[in-house]
Amino acid sequence: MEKFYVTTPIYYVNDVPHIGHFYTSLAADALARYWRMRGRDVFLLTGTDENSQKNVEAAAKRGYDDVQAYIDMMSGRWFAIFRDLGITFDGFIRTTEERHRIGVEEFWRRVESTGDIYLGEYEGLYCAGCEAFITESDLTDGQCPVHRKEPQRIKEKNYFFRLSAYRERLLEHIDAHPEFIQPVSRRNEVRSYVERFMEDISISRETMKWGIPVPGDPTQVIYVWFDALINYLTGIGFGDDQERFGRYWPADVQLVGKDIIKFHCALWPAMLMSAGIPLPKKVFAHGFFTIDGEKISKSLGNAVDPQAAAERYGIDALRFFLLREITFGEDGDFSMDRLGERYANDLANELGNLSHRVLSMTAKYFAGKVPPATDGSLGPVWDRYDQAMADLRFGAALDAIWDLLRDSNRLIDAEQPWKLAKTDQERLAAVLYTLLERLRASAWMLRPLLPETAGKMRRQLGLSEEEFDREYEAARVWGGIAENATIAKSEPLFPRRDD
Ligand code: ME8
Repeated sequence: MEKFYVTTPIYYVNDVPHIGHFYTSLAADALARYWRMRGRDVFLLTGTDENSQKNVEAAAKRGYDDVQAYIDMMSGRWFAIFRDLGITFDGFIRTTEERHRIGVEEFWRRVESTGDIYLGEYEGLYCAGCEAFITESDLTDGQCPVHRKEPQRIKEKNYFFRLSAYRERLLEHIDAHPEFIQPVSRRNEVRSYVERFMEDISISRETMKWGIPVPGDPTQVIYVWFDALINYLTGIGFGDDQERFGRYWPADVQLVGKDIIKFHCALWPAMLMSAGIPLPKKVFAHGFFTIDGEKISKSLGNAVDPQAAAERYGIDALRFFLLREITFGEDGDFSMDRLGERYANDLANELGNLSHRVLSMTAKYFAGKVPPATDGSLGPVWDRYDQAMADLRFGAALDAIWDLLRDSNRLIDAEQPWKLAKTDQERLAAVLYTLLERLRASAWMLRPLLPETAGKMRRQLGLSEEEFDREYEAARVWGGIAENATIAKSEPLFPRRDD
């Protein structure tokens, strides 16, 4: 069986997830559900990045003496929140776990044995917010432009990774594999960074106490990014379950936000090259979104809680909004008002209404039974949808489905089944069969995107649970809705709201 391995970043636990974190995980979930539906052996990995100074500071701020206790509590919350929001992760890796430490030590030794780790002296600036060494030229008014904080000045003995030794190989890889870094605009950004700036980097810290000790030198801990990136390997067994590791690696898609692209497209592949491990097939960096036009920030207090948004409109409406409104790969804006508009128009009106009309007419004119099958075709919609899903164009996948829904609404208006009921029974049956069959196809295609809605549609169409266990290729064929099957009473998919 072909596999599909998809990852999200592992998140810092200095706070609870906001809508931006949910966004990346949602995209990973949609992909995972899609490839499961197509019969692949899927593994979706997510988790928490725990060996960070940020977490230590957050623990102190909240009055925890025991950093691990704070991190355990917070990681548990991230796990539960993602699970409750319907993210179907297969693995959840925490970087303070023993299995992770074992894999990191193994990885370090491999890189060391190739001669790519050397002892040096680091003198310069460190931004704890970025968890990165930065240069004077990165600063605005002496501050990190992202975190608006003065960086720490550091002078310490550190282990360095010979990153610059991989410049040529990495450029060759980027050029030979256009699919490696997506979207294209990001590839160009990374390419010029690798060509012009990629220098050796310090991969240990002498003054930090929290983290994984350097193998053979307990006076140093491993730099948090070097440790964190390895989660993509340890999360599937590197270091403790070679069989499982071999089954899933290399990753098919690694999803990240554009803020962490250099770590994923320069440092990470070079680390893998050094350790003699194949590179992931694709790293996809999506854009960042603002909230009502403002950057998501603690000081503005505008971070949207994904659970609150889901409670208000339902998880599927939130999924729809994020996947449809913001083009995957580009920057966008999140607004509750826009979410409300999408709910009323695309979901309640175009999808909900169509489903309700079709089911009620079937109840009225055919006593709730699917009329005799008629020939037909779904046209290119399913191909369009598959292509969009394979390219991570979630908005385009939804568009393909919505074109079918809108066309179905038009078909009702044009055919006027209430008139056909008096004049042409045969035509009425053909029209309704076509509409029911299109709803079945829509339910299928919606499964990875709006899973709850897809399930409701399946039940309303009188299709058993086994329907969704069918072979994907067979489900794509016209005529899957069984003639004479009993459809259920129509319940609104997206009840009208007063706001
Ligand atoms: O960077 N819009 O973790 P993190 C879209 N631990 N996505 C957003 C977003 C926004 N406004 N804000 C955050 C780290 N994200 C490291 C990663 S991986 C080995 C280590 C999402 O908790 C986006 O995916 O700061 C971004 O890359 C990620 O959250 C950063 O999460």
